[in-house]
Amino acid sequence: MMPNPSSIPGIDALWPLCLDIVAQRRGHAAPQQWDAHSPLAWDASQGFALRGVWDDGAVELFDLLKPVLDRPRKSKPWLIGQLGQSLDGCVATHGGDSNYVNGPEVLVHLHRLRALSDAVIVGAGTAAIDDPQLTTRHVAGAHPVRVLLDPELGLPPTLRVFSDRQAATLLACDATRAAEAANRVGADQVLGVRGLTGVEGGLNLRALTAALEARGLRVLFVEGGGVTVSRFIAQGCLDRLHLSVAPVIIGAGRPGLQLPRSAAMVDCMRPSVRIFRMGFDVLWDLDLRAEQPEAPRS
Ligand SMILES: NC(=O)c1ccc[n+]([C@@H]2O[C@H](COP(=O)([O-])OP(=O)(O)OCC3O[C@@H](n4cnc5c(N)ncnc54)[C@H](OP(=O)(O)O)[C@@H]3O)[C@@H](O)[C@H]2O)c1
Repeated sequence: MMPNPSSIPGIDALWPLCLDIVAQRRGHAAPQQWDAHSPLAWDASQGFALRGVWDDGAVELFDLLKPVLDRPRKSKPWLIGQLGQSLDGCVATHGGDSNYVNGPEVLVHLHRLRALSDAVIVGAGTAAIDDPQLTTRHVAGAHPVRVLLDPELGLPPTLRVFSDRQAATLLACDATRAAEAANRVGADQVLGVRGLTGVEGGLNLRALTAALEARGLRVLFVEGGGVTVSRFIAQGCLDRLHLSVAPVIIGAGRPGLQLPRSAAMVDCMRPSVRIFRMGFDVLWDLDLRAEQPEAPRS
């Protein structure tokens, strides 16, 4: 007998399960046995899988989120980045306006990624221009720890994240400037990272992720902007990137990815990709640890 379409579970039923998985990963809930009666199956080599009949939206969302959901409890840091960009590769106008490059579906997705991550990281440019809250207010789920990468200590202490107390906030700077940062925003909101600056080629992002790992923050979401996401990729620190392309042409705006030039096409990165429709936008899910199997080679 065909199931009654109205009784087929969808995203509303799936999302709480995703939050359960994350709560268990963080050790906030007792590990659950995903037995034969559970809507999810779990296997050590394959990770999570949906069991039974689900509607198309839930199946697609599960597929998209599975790489995040499959993170083991005590894994090394795992980083996912995102950029919402125009057809001409900009994440904001020249003046910094990015509200909104993408449609509402991508905004909800962004908040879902925050809810599934232990910490959300933004660059100083984004923090200064957007004064973001970095919460999960468009979805159910706990707020991540908010990390502002500000090695130059140029951010004003009046930013909302330093006083709204909606979630923990960490201003990340070099350990040598931690006391100075503490004077501005309070010691409890400073992450002094040993060796963050002073290395050739700019910020040492591995030192940052190690400092976050030491605080138990392992699944890290690099939300922007273009300079910051590019730095993580250039240093080989990003595992995955969600690049959401909107049907808008910004023209001479702030660029998204800015990476060192390649001499020839054969040298270019060709990460393994999956494509998801998000309203009128197209989300490219890039696995930066895997190459396209069919990548053209000379
Ligand atoms: N569409 C999206 O998905 C998305 C996501 C996040 C942000 N955004 C937009 O992206 C823009 C920011 O991105 P971005 O690539 O320019 O920067 P970013 O990656 O957020 O931060 C990078 C850096 O911030 C800089 N910085 C720039 N202005 C600053 C200021 N006023 N105070 C302190 N530090 C500052 C530093 O510059 P130096 O290296 O020169 O010292 C630093 O290298 C904003 O307009 C934001 O709205 C879009």
